[in-house]
Amino acid sequence: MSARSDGPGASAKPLMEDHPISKIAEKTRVPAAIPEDERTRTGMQPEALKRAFLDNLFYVQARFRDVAGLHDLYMAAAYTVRDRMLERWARTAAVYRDERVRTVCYLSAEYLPGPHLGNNLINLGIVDSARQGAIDLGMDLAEILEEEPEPGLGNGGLGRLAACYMDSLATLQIPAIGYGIRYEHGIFQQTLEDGWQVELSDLWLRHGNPWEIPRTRLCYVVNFGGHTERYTDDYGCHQVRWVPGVEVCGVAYDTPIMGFGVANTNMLRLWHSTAGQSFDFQAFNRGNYYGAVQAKIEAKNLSRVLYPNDELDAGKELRLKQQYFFVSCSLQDMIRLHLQSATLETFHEKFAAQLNDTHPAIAVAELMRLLVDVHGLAWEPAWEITRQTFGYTNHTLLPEALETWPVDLFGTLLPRHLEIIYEINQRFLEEVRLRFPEDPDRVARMSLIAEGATRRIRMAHLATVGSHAINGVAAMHSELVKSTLLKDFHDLWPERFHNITNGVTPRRFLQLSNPDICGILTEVAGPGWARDANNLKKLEPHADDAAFQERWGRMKLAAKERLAKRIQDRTGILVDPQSLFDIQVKRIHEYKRQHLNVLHIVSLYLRIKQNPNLTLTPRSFIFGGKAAPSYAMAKLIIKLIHAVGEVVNADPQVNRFLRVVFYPNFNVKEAAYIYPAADLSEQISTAGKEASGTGNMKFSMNGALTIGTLDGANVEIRDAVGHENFFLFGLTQEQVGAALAAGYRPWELYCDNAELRAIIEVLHSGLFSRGDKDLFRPLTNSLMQHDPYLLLADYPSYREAQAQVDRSFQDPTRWQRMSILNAARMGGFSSDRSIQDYCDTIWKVQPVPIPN
Ligand code: NBG
Repeated sequence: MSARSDGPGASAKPLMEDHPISKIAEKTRVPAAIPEDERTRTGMQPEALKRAFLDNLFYVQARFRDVAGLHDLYMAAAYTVRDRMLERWARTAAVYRDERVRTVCYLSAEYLPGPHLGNNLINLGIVDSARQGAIDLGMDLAEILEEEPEPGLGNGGLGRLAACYMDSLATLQIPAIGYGIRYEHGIFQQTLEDGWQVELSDLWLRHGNPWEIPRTRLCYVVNFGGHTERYTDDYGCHQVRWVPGVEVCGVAYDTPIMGFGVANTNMLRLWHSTAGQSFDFQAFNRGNYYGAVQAKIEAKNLSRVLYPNDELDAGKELRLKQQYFFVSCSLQDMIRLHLQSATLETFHEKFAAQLNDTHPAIAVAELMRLLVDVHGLAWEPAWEITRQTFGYTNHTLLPEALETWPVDLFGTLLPRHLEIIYEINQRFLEEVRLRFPEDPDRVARMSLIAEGATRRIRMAHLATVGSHAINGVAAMHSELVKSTLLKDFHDLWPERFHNITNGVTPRRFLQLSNPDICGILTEVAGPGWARDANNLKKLEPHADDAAFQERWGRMKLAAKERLAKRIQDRTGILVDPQSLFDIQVKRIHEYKRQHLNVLHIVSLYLRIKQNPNLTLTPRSFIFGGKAAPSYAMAKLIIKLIHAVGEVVNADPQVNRFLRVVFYPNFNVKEAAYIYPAADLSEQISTAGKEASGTGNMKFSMNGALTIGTLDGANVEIRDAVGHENFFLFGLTQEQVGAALAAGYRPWELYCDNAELRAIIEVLHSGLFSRGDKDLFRPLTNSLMQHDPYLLLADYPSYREAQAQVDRSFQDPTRWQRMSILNAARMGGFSSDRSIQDYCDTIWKVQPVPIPN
């Protein structure tokens, strides 16, 4: 209703309505309820999409159709889709605000969402309209999708898991914010020169990012350095004040994250660092213009680059700064949101915050500082709120990946937080002493501070003590967390420990990546499978149906043909889509044992050379993955794969059966071509080392069979798909422990096994290294002398399992059956199930549906 209806004389003041512009507006006023198909700006039909696309192409990209490049088309398409999301996002935000809903805050230093456009088209349900619209305009949607650069804001599984969880949170209609860092340079681009990895910096923002919305007014000050002071406040209470040395600002950049088939649209809020407002002025006033600019540059550097994991101590200080930076911005933001409608006593009722590994663990101390020093709460209630707010997910047991910070460095950067950590520790150890009197060793083991030549803060302990729930990411991993890494904590608080097995989103990893499997699934299981992956079970009755098997086989072949073409484009290597596609894609690491796979390839090579009449199941071995730039052994493994490939692929006697490919720059975008094309998924880590793995799930969902150890989620995958549909090999985690405890001697295994000797010998012969006999010595010496990941112990059973794979692949009926059953039984590994588990056991949050 317009103010006009108050009638003449309602107010003596001139009204806005009297302004001439209102007369114009009056005539063109839009009716309150606009029919869907007339809402051309955000309509979902091809006509509306086309019009919006052309508008965006011109008014945002400033291009006419006939001069637009592919990137312009992509940008226009992205804005067209984003427009449709914004309206849902605004509605979601309004409902969440008005209903004061309990909200999940996922704190993660990494996110690997992959390209957004295709995923958003799926979630909005407008793939067909978009495709039709593109055809009408004479464009190819696939080509436009391909144009999107990947936001590489993570290293691997941990970052991709965070992205799957954001997708599932929105799909399950759970109010959620993902908080992280807007790295300007994501994970490096991997190129290969003569088989060696060369890193190029990733400039993903170079041409702009249409999905993010900068909130330049939403920025928080984050401090570093300086000292602390004690003072007495107006009420006579002793307080502490942090007088920092440096300040930077964190500016919010928001990316909307839509659920699948629902209007709920959450946000990923990433922090970008800039200089604080005050000090550049001061420097300027003193005439130190360059100093001021320098400080600005340093502040900007904070969010400049993502650290590759598996790196040793290099650059650690900046990493700690990054962690504190994003955590402080996020907590300040949460407090601001909460204070809009409540007081801090109920902060933990409003928010469930999840610490994704220890990278954000400093949040425990920062929330205490904000509550006690800034907002004046007493220690005890502040501690209760803090503990009730946080949950902590552990993602690794590898000692080298467990974060600890030198106390000195920490105290220099965050003096007040160090004091708070000491206080938390003192109170906590008091509790330990009470429960376990006369057990000083336990107290030392559990302390947040590791004593030694350099005293260090144990971030996993800080996260554990500051959380009400702690979880591992697969059943076996969670048991190991309880029995090894955090055993003492489990003794103290057994009720706080949980398992939540990881999951992956079927939207990206089936629907978007594997169109042919989707057709089959929708026909057999109905369209609901992408929302409730348990419907995949409906494939099972078809597993023995010959016609269905044939169709399944055609689907797989089509995916293999797509990948083969891409391999040829990227590497020049030809692979036969009829051959068995044996794939290992993941970060390169000794514990993941890509080199065990290579030992097997070399053994096949030797067998063919020794016996020219031998026939083998033709196989294409495909590897992909990045090595941390300073991890020399991992880089040597990449070189080894290339070296073996060079010889195998060029030898006509061998290449009839074998091909070896290293697929460059494996990332979320490339993954879409890789997972659907696999016949065999290599999940061959040393038992006890891989916390969960999620690639294992993506492969199996797409109908690949797994060759794997009893490690991480492999254990549960094997139970789900059926032991007879999984190629198991290797020592169990207990056997690994026993072998190491008994003084593992790989040298003896090497001497006793003629095949292993022959393999290592040929690696030493220079055959694969153009005569250089020493090139692979660091690897072979490590295997023969220490073999910390027990490759030699597992080799015989790996080889036997591979022989079984060969035999099974010879029998297509059997193979297709196993493949179908794998896909059918993977519903439990949807990230929707994982998120439901988190909601029920840890976060205690309910869905808040947004009307469509
Ligand atoms: C990784 C584990 C994987 C696991 C992902 C996601 C880290 C620290 N851990 O096994 O190595 O699947 O986390 O949970 O990156």
